[in-house]
Amino acid sequence: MAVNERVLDEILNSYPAKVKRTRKKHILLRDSSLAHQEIEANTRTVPGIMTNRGCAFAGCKGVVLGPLKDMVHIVHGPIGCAYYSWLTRRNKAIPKEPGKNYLTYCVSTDMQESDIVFGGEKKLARMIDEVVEVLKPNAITISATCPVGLIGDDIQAVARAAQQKHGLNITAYNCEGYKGVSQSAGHHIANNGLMELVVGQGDWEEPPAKYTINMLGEYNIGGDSWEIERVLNEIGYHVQAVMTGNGSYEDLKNAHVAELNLVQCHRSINYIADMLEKKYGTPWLKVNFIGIRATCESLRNMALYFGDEDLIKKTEEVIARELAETERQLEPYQKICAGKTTFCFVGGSRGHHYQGLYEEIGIETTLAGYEFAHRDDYEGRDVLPNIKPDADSKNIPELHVVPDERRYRLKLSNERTEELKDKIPLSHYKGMNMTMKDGSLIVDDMNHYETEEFIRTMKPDIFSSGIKDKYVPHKMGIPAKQLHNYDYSGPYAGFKGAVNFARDISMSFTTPTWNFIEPPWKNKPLLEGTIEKP
Ligand code: CFM
Ligand code: HCA
Repeated sequence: MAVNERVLDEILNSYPAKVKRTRKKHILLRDSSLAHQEIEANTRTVPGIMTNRGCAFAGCKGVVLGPLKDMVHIVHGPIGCAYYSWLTRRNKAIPKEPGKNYLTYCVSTDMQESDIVFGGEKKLARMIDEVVEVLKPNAITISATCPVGLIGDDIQAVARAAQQKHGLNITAYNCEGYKGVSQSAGHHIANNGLMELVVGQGDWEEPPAKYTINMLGEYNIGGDSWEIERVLNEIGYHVQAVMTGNGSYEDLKNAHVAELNLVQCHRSINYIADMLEKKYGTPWLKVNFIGIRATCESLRNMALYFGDEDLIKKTEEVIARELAETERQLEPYQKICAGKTTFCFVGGSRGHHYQGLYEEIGIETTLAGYEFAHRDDYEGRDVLPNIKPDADSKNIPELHVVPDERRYRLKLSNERTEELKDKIPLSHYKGMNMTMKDGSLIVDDMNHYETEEFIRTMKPDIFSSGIKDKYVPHKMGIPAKQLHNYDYSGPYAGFKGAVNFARDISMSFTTPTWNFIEPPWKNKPLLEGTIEKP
């Protein structure tokens, strides 16, 4: 059943009046006849509500810093935060130099009660010494968890002293979990630190090859960036740095020489894209390598940006060859998936990116949303003249970007940008609100109550989200696909990824498991408990 305003109202009526008013602002029914639909986003979750959101530490250490493989990421705090952010995201890496992949280690100061009472700075300094001696990484990061901010350990001072002592790039991030309203604050903190202390530290003045690019906001979940790079390399691009999937300190410090920055996940990395543009004059292009059409369009836009005839020709050749292979492989899965519906609720960009891929295998997204995206992710980047200041940026100072002397490429880039302004939307993209069908539902920071109610009402054939809510639909007899870590599978990006995705989604429908699960409402009353007869 489709949700209309009346049904929505009934669902929200279970909330106290004030909560209902708040939540209503975070939910909208798509209506393209309206010129502009506004949604509230990036504000504090109502206390007591079961949200899927993470914290600033998750966004900083877990998302942005964590995948950098030749660095050791020390978690300063009690052990839980380190343990639960230990590779659960499935950001894959293989070392470039032998032995220089530290992602398989869980490195933490494991603070105890006495450290909380007497301070943990000395313990942290000792840990850095030990890491340098035993693991010999190329660089070290230190991420603070909540108690560190509360007791006031000065991790910046510890990092500076250790950097002097060891002559190694050692940086500290005050990403205590309670900062901001979600993991988004942590992205910002990590981006600021990397931009100020890592990117541009290398001494390269020129790109090492023709068509040198960086890929920003790609985290190699389930091997995604390997599949994207396979295609990019075949066309003739040189990927200098991926930020940060399978990334490294060594690649990142010379990321300033790239001629173009691709932005895959705008939400987590737009800060760096903007800062690189200001500091080094490198333009950025929004791309999306999830889904076949999106991949082709992104590749074509890139070729158009460089404007070289041979590159454009090669791009078309590779696309034609990949399409021939992919379309053949997709066919049996499209038959299984045709006509089905899904929910697509993920963190900050996949709720949008995965809709195209679902559509390509015949599945319509009837509800989508983000855990922590900002309004520009919903409403598009350059349609927001009156946007309120970000809840995050109120807490975190913007990095003061000093233009770098190496703006030697600025002239070239800007000329191309001006020329291509109308052909490819550099530094622009469409938000979720502009792309979903009329009558579909857009829900920001959807919680567990709403998840159950919307499933019950709209009965999607498959639900896609993360580990925190995966088992709710399972118990209702509906398959669920994790779009965060891909449930042990992947890659899902690019051409081969699309086939893997179609195969996995088809398996969710064809598995006999569902014959053994009886959704509770089929044979039990919906009210909990039984009423005794007098
Ligand atoms: Fe970007 Fe991501 Fe996402 Fe994200 Fe995340 Fe992630 Fe995600 Mo989980 S960086 S916003 S903070 S695409 S970890 S790889 S899957 S919530 S939609
Ligand atoms: C995070 C990481 C996460 C969690 C996924 C999930 C990821 O938010 O800290 O809830 O299933 O992708 O690993 O988003």
